[in-house]
Amino acid sequence: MNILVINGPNLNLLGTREPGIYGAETLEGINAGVSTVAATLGVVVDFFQSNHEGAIVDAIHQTCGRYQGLIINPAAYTHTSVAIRDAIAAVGLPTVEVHLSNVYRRESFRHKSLTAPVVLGQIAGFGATGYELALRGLISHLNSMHP
Ligand code: CA2
Repeated sequence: MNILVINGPNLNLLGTREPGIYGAETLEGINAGVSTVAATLGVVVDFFQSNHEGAIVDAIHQTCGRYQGLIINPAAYTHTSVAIRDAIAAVGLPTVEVHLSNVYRRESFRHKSLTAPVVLGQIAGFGATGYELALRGLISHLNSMHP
């Protein structure tokens, strides 16, 4: 089973700025933790990060035929991108939305997610652990669909 993890704009800066909100771990470190969990679950995980909306849309399109599930932190695009929402809906892959921070405890503009209505589930507020929780939830879902 192959899973793609997509991270959106500015998440490449993790571990270098704003550790109070987003934690001290780098994106590389987070990805390494997800790979370790993936190995225990017997699945393969690939990673993609971009600061560009269109590149994220392209990456979602390219999951077709290659991946069985998607984990995505669209970052600021969560709150603005009809294009990313439409891409997720179009490919129809089981998708989990992750946020490091609890967006519902923050500014009101972060309370609206355009992607939430087209994903399987959302995890917010658990920091880097959220990606591992997302992977476990996604694999459990996929296994229940194809026992
Ligand atoms: O909590 C999350 O994971 C967010 O998706 C992060 C986004 C924010 O716009 C969303 O509302 C919630 C921002 C990512 C910015 O990442 C940075 C990392 C290090 C330093 C500065 C920004």
